[in-house]
Amino acid sequence: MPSATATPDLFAAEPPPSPSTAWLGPQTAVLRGFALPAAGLLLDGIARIAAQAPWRRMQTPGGYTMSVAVTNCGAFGWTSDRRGYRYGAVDPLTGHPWPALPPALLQLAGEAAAAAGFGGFVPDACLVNCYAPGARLSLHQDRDERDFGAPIVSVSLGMRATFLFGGLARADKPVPVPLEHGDVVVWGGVDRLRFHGVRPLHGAPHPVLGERRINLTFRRAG
Ligand code: MD6
Ligand code: FE
Repeated sequence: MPSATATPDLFAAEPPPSPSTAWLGPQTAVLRGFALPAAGLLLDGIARIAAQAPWRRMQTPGGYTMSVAVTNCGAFGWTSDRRGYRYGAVDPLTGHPWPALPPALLQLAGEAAAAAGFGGFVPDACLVNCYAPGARLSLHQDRDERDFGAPIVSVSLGMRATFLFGGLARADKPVPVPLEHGDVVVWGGVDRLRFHGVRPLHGAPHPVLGERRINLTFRRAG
């Protein structure tokens, strides 16, 4: 199953780039290509999630509409509206619980966390973000989760994006990090509350996903 040493896909048109790890902080790893072997399974899972819990663009507490379209799976889902940000067990759009975390997603998240030094990670929430060209995410901290002891695992699919990785203070100048289809970022521990964002999406369409980037972030929220 997906891991840094998985068997190469004999039917791929080109061999995937060899997996490698870059450290952005003491406890922040970029696992290049880590999700490539599982990408097909992940996209199947995402299609099923979006069929049950449709993509939507949420309102921010400040009254803006997010440029990123969002859905969730897992026991808890992240939502934003005029009242604030929160995790909840029910999708406010459908009135139903969020779709369950597909096994392929759960497994990949655990393997990526372990590869970055966080053994035993079992997420209970997965936020799914969809970017069209121009969509961006402004600098923020992920602090709505109850358990900062657990890391966050972030999987990039589709178009390349520039991830901005800052410090623990909003004013710390962020470092731009290009993220490709199949890259996974894992962070936690002393880096868990670092500011980060995503520059407006632009550039070449992805061969499979077209003019989209999908990002999965796995967390321990409840
Ligand atoms: C994104 N990611 O890459 C947005 N948060 O589309 C995040 O906001 C994020 O990548 C926490 C940890 C990793 C992330
Ligand atoms: Fe975030």
